[in-house]
Amino acid sequence: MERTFIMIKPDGVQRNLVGEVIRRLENKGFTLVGLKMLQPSRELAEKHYDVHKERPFFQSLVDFITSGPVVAMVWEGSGVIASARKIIGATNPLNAEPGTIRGDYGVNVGRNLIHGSDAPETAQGEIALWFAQTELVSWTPTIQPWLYE
Ligand code: IDP
Ligand code: MG
Repeated sequence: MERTFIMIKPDGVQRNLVGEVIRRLENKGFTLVGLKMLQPSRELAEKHYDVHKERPFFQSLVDFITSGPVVAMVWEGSGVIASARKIIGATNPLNAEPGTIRGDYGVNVGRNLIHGSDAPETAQGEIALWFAQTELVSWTPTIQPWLYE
């Protein structure tokens, strides 16, 4: 089983999309194993987006992510990292397919609603950055035999 870090950004919270995002990931068959709401510190946001620190949008991205509450989550399931990225859609919502979260609800790359880890190594690093081990819950949904052969 794989785990990934998913964050509903401040615009997703303000747009009342928390339930919608959770619904889509639950309905797909993934398992929520960590969940909290927080307003990220600058330090946390800068660490999270460290890979983009030389990009021209870095400061405005950090300003935005720290501007209000976010919902940070860890989701578990077979292939969840790549699958959640598909459910989220392309970085620029105007290029994201209808049916994806960004494709259905967004219009601007700087307001693209949601973050998802892009690879196993980044997922591991982001989960460790945002969550303490004790905040993650290992559990087995009773429907598991109906999701996996
Ligand atoms: P991702 O979120 O789809 O993985 P990345 O390329 O990793 O996309 O970029 C991280 C975040 O930085 C994006 O989700 C978006 O919020 C922001 N971003 C990326 N490119 C631009 C841009 O050209 N202008 C403004 N913000 C951008
Ligand atoms: Mg990324």
